[in-house]
Amino acid sequence: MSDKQVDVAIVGAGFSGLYMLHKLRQQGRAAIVFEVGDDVGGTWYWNRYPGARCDIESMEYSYSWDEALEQEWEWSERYSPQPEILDYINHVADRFDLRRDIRFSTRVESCVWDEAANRWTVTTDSGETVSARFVVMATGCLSSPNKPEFEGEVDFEGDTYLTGLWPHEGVDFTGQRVGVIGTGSSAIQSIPIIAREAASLTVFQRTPNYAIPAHNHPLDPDYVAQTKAEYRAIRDQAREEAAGFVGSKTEHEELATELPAGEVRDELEKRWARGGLTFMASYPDMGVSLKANDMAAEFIRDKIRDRVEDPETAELLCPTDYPAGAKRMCVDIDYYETFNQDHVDLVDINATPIERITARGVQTSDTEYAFDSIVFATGFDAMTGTLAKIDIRGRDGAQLSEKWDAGPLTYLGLMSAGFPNLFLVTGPQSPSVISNMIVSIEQHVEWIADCIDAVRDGVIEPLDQAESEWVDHTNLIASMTVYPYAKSWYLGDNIPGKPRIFMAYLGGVPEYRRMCDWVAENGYAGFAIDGTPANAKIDPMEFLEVDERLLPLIAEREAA
Ligand code: N01
Repeated sequence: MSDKQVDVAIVGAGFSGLYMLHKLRQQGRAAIVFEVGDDVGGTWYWNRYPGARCDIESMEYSYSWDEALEQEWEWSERYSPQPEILDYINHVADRFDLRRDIRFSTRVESCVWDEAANRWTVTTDSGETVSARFVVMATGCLSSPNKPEFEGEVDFEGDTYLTGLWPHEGVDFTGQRVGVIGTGSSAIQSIPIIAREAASLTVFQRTPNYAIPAHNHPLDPDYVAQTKAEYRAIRDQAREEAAGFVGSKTEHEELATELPAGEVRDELEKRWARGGLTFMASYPDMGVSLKANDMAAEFIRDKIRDRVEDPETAELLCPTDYPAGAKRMCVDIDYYETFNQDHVDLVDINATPIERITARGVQTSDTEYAFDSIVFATGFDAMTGTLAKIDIRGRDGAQLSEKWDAGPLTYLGLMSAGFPNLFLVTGPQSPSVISNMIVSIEQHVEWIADCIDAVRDGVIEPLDQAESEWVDHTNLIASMTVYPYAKSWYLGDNIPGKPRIFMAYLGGVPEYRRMCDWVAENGYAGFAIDGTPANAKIDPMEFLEVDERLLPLIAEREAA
């Protein structure tokens, strides 16, 4: 017998879990949240590295479901720093009295479907068990830090840090010799700040990234007042744009490949001056044609060459072997300029690989670098890593991580066949990491809450066929883009042995929302409720407007 019975068990107390709890409470459901951390915040609780901040603009990177909350909260900068986002999440938890249903410092070890009772048994690391009709995995997409093993690590006599598990008390690097391994978003944000304190900073780079300047600034009170006055329309607009934030919809009708190069450059210049992630949403072929993409890539490389004084370092910092945006685009504040400082060095570990960590520091094939501290900015086991750590067993004792051995299998990124009444918030094969996470989280939470309301005491699960068709559709859409031309965590490339499959849905946030709504409106098409399959079946292509002009560009790209 379980210690406690609830309607819904939620795993994770970040943006997803908190809204899920609030939403379920509004429906009068008994819910409990389990959270490993000792407080709320998810990503923003763990990622406290220097310089951590959001790269979706603050006014859009916030909940939209409570107008009073929206009006009362004051964001101070264009891109919020991590402490401010964490304050906001804490404010939400207090304002809506959420903590009383959250079990902190508690790791869920297993979720086992009880076939006879049609309920999940959730077991935590304290040995407590909870019986829940539904489970919602609000575990985040980037919540399992990736810490590659380096030989000799135990010998290192200095301190080591992982960006995704940063000490709460902060780290003072003043006067230290610091090594940073990795050059993704976390490194690009932290390197300029660490360089301000450190006596010397050495950055070990395996793959250079494309970064667009943030042009961060304090928010002008008039802009804030105007945004708040128009918040409903702005939220609606964000939901209707490709990646769930304003400016992510392709602005121009014309194809870059059909325009004079000078005109494309002028447009990119305008976007560079604006800063941030809207840079790539210029022309419809940027994400599809390698030729169009290379115009943006070369533009960014030229900017890097302008910003970095030493030509050799500049070339090393220029990505050349994958399309712009195919790895997650970074947004920087003085990243490239940091390498103009005499005490900052860049080491290309393709030319001189890291052989081992030594007592003094890092040994590459030609040099031993001595450090007081080493920072691993080595990313995450994205999308599936955290789910794989929980022993999730569905029908007939089948384990989710075994089912996903060759890559995640979901229907709409919301559920996986054979795992009834278990929902994923921003799961694999949904827009998730390709979008403004808050917009996608809200969409999923609201869909899941409505679904639970419809199913009530019953059981819902996806049909095998609907799932495999959705996975095929997701793969097809990804294959139309340039994303597979880079080695990235989107495809699991950063984790040795992880199957290569594109893990997010690229058909667009508004189109995806319409599909999910259609599915619900049509008796949960593609699902079975209490063993009865819905009559309707979705054809996702009917929801997408395929630009016919892009098809020959894709064919040309594939042929090359
Ligand atoms: O992780 P990453 P991240 N030896 O995977 C390198 C979100 N985020 O934490 O590219 C040497 O991007 C690896 O090299 P390579 C955002 O979605 C958002 O920086 O695999 N190097 C890479 O350089 C982002 O994309 C925000 O060749 C190794 C780096 O480590 C995602 O989180 C801020 C290595 C890892 O980069 C992940 O970003 C921060 C090895 N064995 C993060 N293994 C904002 O909102 C890995 N690397 C702003």
